[in-house]
Amino acid sequence: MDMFSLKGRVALVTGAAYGIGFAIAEALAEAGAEIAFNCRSQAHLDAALEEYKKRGIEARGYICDVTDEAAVGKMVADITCALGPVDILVNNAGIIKRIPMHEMEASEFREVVEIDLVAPYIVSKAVLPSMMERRHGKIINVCSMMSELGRETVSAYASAKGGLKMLTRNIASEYGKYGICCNGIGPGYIATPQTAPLREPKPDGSRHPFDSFIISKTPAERWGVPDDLKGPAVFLASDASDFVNGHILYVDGGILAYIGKQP
Ligand code: NAP
Ligand code: GCO
Repeated sequence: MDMFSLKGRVALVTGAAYGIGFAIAEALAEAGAEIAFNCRSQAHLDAALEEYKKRGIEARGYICDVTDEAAVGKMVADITCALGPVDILVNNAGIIKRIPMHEMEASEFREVVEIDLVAPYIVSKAVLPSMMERRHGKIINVCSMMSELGRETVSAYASAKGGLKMLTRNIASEYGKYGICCNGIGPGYIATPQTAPLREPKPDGSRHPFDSFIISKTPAERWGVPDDLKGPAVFLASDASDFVNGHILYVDGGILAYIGKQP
């Protein structure tokens, strides 16, 4: 089982102040990795450091907007000084804006694409040279059901996550010869702050219609939780997946396989 060990490895998980990123960082730490993470808000960073500490994880947190190439370069340099070169990158930081496309400002569309697609390119580019030199590295991009499916109001997000699927495949294609694996994790519908608006009960206490919809579209008949991503993340970050490259591992309780519960 040593093939799943991350002892001696340095992992950077972007946007890991809470939610999916926090769970993935916790899993990589439990497998032995040293953890670095970033976010934009000092309050989120402080709270996250507290939470990591409570769980016995000495994570290093950085205030860094993943769309800022200079700031990302400095963060990666600081991590390299403090912990060593980044062995594992998880491009997790992301946002969504739920706006009908015909009502969406181009600036809003661009903001989503900048964070969800351009930033994974920026951060991957910052860690690749050292991975190439050491002829080893793992890059994991957090994709989505929207890497495969569309729905109303998420045109920017689906465009970005669809692009992230192909960025994953292209990094795999271009850098596999350096012993670098680039794969995606595609979470289904996961209970985090990002999806809270889709789950809040109605004023009369009944289930949010989208909540019932997701239950009916998921064979597991439940929302995912961030911990559901822990095992798949350790697998893709470890030597156990050294011949897995360009793959999007969907962790969706079966949503993509299922037509949906009969009425
Ligand atoms: P979340 O709860 O909204 O957390 C997002 C994290 O990213 C926060 O730590 C946020 O911290 C950080 N972040 C956002 N923009 C950033 C930026 N420009 N620079 C640095 N950090 C930034 O989201 P989540 O639900 O955990 O989702 C995490 C990832 O999984 C996202 O890529 C999302 O698209 C994807 N995903 C989510 C689901 C789901 O159902 N929840 C399913 C599939 C995929 P700050 O605001 O402090 O920066
Ligand atoms: C939405 C949700 C989804 C999830 C996730 C599904 O509004 O449809 O936010 O996009 O976040 O990406 O995999």
